[in-house]
Amino acid sequence: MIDDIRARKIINSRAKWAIEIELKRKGKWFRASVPAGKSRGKNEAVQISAEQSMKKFIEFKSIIKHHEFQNQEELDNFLIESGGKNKEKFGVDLILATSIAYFQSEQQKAISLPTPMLNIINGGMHAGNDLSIQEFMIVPLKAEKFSDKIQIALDVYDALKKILEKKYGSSAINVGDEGGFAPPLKTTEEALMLIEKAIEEVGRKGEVSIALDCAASSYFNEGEYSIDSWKLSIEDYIDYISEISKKFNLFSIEDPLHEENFNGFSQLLRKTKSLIVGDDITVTNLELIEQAHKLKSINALLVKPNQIGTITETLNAINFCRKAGWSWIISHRSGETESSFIADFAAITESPFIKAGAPARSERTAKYNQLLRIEESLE
Ligand code: 2PG
Ligand code: MG
Repeated sequence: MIDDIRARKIINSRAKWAIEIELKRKGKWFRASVPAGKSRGKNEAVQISAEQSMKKFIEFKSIIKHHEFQNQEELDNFLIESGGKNKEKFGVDLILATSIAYFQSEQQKAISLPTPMLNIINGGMHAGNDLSIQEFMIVPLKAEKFSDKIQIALDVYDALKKILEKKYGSSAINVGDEGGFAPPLKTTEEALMLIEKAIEEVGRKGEVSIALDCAASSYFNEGEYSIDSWKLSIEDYIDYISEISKKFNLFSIEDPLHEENFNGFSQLLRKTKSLIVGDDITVTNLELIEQAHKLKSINALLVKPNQIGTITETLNAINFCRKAGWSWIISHRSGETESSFIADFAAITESPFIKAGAPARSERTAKYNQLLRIEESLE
């Protein structure tokens, strides 16, 4: 039984309003808020403004308050039926926050800790510099403990900060939307070389891998990729990405091509050893995930609850990965709240990876800090 539900507007990390829901069940209140993306996939669930959501909340509350649900699936199916497949009727924020708050009201157990993928150089739509690629991440793969992985990330972040400051001056250590540096670099390779240097300087060569989120839809236009002041045809661009994947031994490459190009993804996947991760191309949506599987476009999935809108649908995407033998990454959005829900969710679902930005800025560290607490509780 949902005893009561309330909604309010809170501020997100981009100085925009976000939605927070509080849901009362079994005499207790459970709170959940939802993030917002900037490089959004075209097929993501429908997001409406927080103002519109608050207006729609009156009707939303009337259908959900005092309603009885047997379990998460029953609630989520009800939310999908009443809110629409793309969550268009109430907007994804009210629906997902309600679904998350319900999930939190059920006793859930953290099982394992994911490896963090930390975004330490920001580009693309997340920064005001000239880098075309959106995220340059480090993946401390070799350390055993989660806290050791974070220690390595802090060391590399700090080393990179010093390298950038020395080479480009103090304005180069300003940060972008996800807390990574947003230096005035011109090319992808320059950014990758600086990260390699930082890893070497802290004596972690071979222990830390590099990963990219290209978010390539943002620099694809009229059949060409505009990257690093070049304009490349699809074929030349695929060659270029497979070359840098080899040169820097990239662990994974997310959205290397624009989101409609399932065949381009497959071509690249055949040419590289890096994991090819689907984000905008699959938007945590089972139908698109199945299509990407059939066409062998990807071999790993980015999982964002707010792309699809309910916990049940998110769990379906994760279960698909398990069955397909794929890896997957639980992900934040670039406009975040201080909620640490995705950290708990990653630990509960035994997810192998989480990406939550740099080890800086509280809306990012909230997730990593929660995982540090979970580590303690599992010991
Ligand atoms: C991404 C995300 C998160 P945004 O592309 O993976 O890093 O960015 O939330 O802006 O879509
Ligand atoms: Mg992405």
